[in-house]
Amino acid sequence: MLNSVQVARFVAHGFLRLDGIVPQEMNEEALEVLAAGLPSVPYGTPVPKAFPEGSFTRRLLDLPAVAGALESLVGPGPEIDHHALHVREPREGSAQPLHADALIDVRPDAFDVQLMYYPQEVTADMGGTLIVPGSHLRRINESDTGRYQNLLGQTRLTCPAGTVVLVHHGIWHGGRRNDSDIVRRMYKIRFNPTVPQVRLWDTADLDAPAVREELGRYFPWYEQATARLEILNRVRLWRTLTGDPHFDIEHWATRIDNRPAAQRSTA
Ligand SMILES: O=C(O)CCC(=O)C(=O)O
Repeated sequence: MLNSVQVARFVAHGFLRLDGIVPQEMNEEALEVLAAGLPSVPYGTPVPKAFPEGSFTRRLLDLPAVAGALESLVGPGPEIDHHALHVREPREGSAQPLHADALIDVRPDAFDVQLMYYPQEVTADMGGTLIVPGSHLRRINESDTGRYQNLLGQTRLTCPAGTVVLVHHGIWHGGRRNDSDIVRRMYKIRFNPTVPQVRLWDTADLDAPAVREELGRYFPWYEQATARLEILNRVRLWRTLTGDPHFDIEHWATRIDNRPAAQRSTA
């Protein structure tokens, strides 16, 4: 399971990288499985029904590091929203516009997690997935961010084979242009939680100072004032995730919550 510092880091960054955690023999098998075509999975199918025991995807999800991280974020018994293979063709000549998947999603008290699995090494010229850290809580509508070409602090995923990245559904991302001679494949699965996402991880370190440090992190592309709204968004999410309605950073949320209820003395 993840610890509180890791979950706080996910809440601040919007993603979690697990580099090279899938064994090489599974990575090789994955290329064959993906080439053969993925089974169709209707929206809302529970994991055991979508991916029967022994299937490639089930074994991927059962890897301890993957299973622990997923359960820490979406809880037990998630359902499959959809899954898909994303291919960036060699020398394709253009990049995918920066986007978040699906519609504006303003849920304050739940989030979906998307798993991105890279069975091959991804080098810089293969057009790694661009991710904008800390963008996931700034609600946008799908590809309306497509006109932004580069943002300060963006990351472009280069990684060893067998890397899994878990992302919050709102993260701004896009496949970069593949300038290599190699086809780049990424397998993505979206999970919908079926339980309240409250204290699902190992909370032994909940009060560690590093939790606040993670939640208070600024990213270089943020505007000076609007950055505070991102901290506020994280405080709200952290309150939900921990079940602690009083958690705060710099009193940003407490100020806004203040509705004085004390009666004036008439004496
Ligand atoms: O190809 C990639 O690296 C990212 C593609 C993706 O996530 C998408 O199309 O939503």
